[in-house]
Amino acid sequence: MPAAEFVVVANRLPVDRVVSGDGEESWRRSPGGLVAALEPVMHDVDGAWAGWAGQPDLDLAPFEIDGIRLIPVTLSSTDVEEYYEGFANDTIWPLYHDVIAPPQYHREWWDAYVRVNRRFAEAAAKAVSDGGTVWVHDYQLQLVPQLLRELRPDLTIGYFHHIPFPAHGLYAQLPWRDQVLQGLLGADVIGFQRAQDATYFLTAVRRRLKHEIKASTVSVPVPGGGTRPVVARSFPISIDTRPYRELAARPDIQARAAEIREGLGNPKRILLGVDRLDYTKGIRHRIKAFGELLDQGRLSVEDCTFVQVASPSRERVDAYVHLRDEIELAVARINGNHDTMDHTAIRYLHQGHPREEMVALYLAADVMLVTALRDGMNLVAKEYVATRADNRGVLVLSEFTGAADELRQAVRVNPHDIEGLKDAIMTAVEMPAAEQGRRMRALRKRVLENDVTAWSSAFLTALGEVRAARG
Ligand code: GDG
Repeated sequence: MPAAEFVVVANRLPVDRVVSGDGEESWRRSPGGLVAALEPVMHDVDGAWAGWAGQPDLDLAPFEIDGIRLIPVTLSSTDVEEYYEGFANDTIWPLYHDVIAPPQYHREWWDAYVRVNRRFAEAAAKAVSDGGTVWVHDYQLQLVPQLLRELRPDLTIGYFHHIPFPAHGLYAQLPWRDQVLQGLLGADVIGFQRAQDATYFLTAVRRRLKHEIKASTVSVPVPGGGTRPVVARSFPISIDTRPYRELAARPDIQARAAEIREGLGNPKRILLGVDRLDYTKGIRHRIKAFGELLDQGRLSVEDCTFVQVASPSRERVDAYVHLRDEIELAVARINGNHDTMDHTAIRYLHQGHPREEMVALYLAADVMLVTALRDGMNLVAKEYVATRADNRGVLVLSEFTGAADELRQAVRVNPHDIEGLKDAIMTAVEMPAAEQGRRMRALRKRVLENDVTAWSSAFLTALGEVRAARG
């Protein structure tokens, strides 16, 4: 494959392998917002995407799908266990989400993380043309910027961090804290979801590495003397609103929303949660608060049904296995205590659903509950808002999400405060239509104006400025 001017590096390729009934294999583009955001850029500038195809021990040659050149990076089953499920999802993920679950520190996981990051860096170095640009994504690949710069000093390198960056007191736990900071500082621009994340990162850099920092620019010493500027600031990610708006306007999807309501026994209010089954999402807290409202008679199952979609996630990591047990026990208890023959308290779905069904659920939901204990951004909050063309519906939003910085007109909650969460749910359930409209209009304005294309252009503009300054 010829070298590309612009290469995206992410843990996953933007495609899923599909095996048909007769055993035939093919690839389907995954519907993620990142692909949608980057697609125009990839086509304009001759781009490629390096990442893992999602299955261990699969050795694939580069291929092309819908005009996007894909460069598969092979992971063995040991790599998946140690680099992906281990260091990325059982060390970095819990540490960066404020140790909601205890991070595991294992030296062999770290070794695998270094080894696999090097493989990604080598794949990118091979794919990109002279003086080209590479955009690295997320916490699985924090060492790639530096490894890549060592291989290819001619490149412009961006890195975007999709999850929170923790306060220094927590970050300092990481046995490899200096190496990770150095890895990230290989980039020219490091993007975070919130201003707070960028501040925490800069604090860690100042305290650990003692580099000089002015506003959001770090002066990173270079071998042989002098320094290189690295910009670290926030670029809040968003969604591609168009498919959500279009699906929400489709009569068959609106009919499906009505059917969902009917199927739940026509409650006055439908509450909805949509999350990967993850301990960061505050699903347990939400269920507890809802259960107490039923116990106290502030809500009844005739009036209210809570639908929780918990899509299966990281099912081989212990903390996720325990979380599933806890949630399912809590749901079964509440339903056992409150269900009637005609009404259920919580309709719990441990399943993934097609996007059409998700939009029908968003349309059916009078109240959307986003109660994450920590979340980089939370796209579900933005998706819900994008579908509410009639300006009805209430978003209950945790202040510990990146989205809370932007979606100011949501009903804000601290999900750790169960009484506060219960009051917020009641406020949302009882909110008059006029106030729903006032808030939703403002939320929609924000989401529709700052979509994912605005996000990627802001990031790439910042990267372009660094490149221009370098000459
Ligand atoms: C990370 C950060 C940050 C979920 N279940 C189904 C389904 N989904 C879709 C949602 C949404 C996406 O998955 C989840 O995005 P979130 O932002 O809510 O959360 P994470 O997966 O944790 O994402 C997060 C994000 O990266 C982007 O930077 O916002 O903070 O943690 O789009 O709709 N989609 C379908 N069926 C499901 O069952 N079709």
